[in-house]
Amino acid sequence: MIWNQEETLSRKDLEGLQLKRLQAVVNRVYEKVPFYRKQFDQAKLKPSDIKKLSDLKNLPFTIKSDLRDNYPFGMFAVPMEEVVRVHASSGTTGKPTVVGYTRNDITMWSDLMARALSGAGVHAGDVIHNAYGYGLFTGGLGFHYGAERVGATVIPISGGQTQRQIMIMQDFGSTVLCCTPSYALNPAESAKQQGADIRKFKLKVGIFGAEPWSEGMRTEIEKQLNLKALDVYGLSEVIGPGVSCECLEAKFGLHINEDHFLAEVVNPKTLEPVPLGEMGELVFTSLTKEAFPLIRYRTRDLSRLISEPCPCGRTSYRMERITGRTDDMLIIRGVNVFPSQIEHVLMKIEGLEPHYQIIVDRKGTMDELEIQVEVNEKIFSDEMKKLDQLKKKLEYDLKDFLGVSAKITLVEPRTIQRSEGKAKRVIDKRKI
Ligand code: DLL
Repeated sequence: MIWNQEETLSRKDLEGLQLKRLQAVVNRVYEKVPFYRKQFDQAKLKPSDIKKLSDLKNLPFTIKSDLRDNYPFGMFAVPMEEVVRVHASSGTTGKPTVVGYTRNDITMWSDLMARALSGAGVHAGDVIHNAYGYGLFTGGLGFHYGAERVGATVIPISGGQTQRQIMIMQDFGSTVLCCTPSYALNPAESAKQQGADIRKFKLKVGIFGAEPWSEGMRTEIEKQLNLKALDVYGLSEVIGPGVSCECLEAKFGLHINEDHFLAEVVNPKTLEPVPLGEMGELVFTSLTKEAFPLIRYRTRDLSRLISEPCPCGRTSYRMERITGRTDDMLIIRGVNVFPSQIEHVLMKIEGLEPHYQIIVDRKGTMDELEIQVEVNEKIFSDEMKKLDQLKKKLEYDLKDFLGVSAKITLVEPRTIQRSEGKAKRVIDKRKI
């Protein structure tokens, strides 16, 4: 179901709205945030230079380190008395990135999450099992407020304690599962061990995001949990979950909430906008946020925009599922490899479980790529010859697809560590 009429605006009306909002936000950050005033002054730009949407490309980019340099609240555009919530994303190095919300920001965000849920067929009467982490991470509370906004019953279960999750899911009759795609497989696996069949539970749809996942993983999750799996994308800096989400009708491409976030795709090397539909790095400008407006934020996430109309009736551009991050890309003996490409190959092979780990190391001057992947019980108890054949096939397919050879280690079922939130798929010992 379509939640707001803004979801079906004509392109012309949408762009009119975007321009008005862009001019307002540019004015506001220039007045209120010293960081932006400095950036604009250095670029010799005044807010009044934004006369049309394409003038956006003249504005300077914002990057993650700008947020860290202004830690914790230096980029806020309102006094702290107006900030009713903060979230933060844990960086791998040092201080987290802190973001803030006014009361209006929270209302807007809840509304966008309601769009996402509604687009997934969720309504009052549904029981939402929210296993995204609650806390500084935006996943838990983002979904929570959206769930209440649509009037569904929300179970704020958060992550972990999988056995208990299964009991609650079954007893409370959860119809919607919200969690990371890597976590989604845990209840399925644990239920099986307890002798329960999760496929017979009431789950009908799952809204999964916060980490990259492949089409193959979608098929696997849908099979194991007997639900429709949809992709949701977002990042704390921009708002949290709810920047874009797939609709149940098309299950292809994530509708971007373009009335609130202006999306660009740029070439990550030249930083020039790419032609519409081409792959590149996503850049977002927030159009309506009050506490923490962002101008041309480089996400490092790679995707492309889809401008073809969607059968669901929403008129926004969609983004293709994220293929990887510019900083996720592994360079193995000079060949660019994305973890998602590895997952794509693994998911196609019969006999493997959807649990794997990628290990990169360097022996002398040579990079070594190892993939540890679980095999299913049946294969595991089969004769050595079959395991050997499987390993050879995998080596061949990976080399064929990636253009680089990898060492394959087939491991026993349930030996690779399960994630409770975002999975850590890659261990790059070269950086340790
Ligand atoms: O992960 C927000 C979120 C919560 C999104 C729950 C969806 C569901 P951060 O912790 O700031 O925010 O991490 C943001 O996660 O730049 C992407 O690299 C990655 N990411 C988020 N959603 C997806 C997705 C939340 N659907 C970073 N596919 C982003 C691939 C995703 N990567």
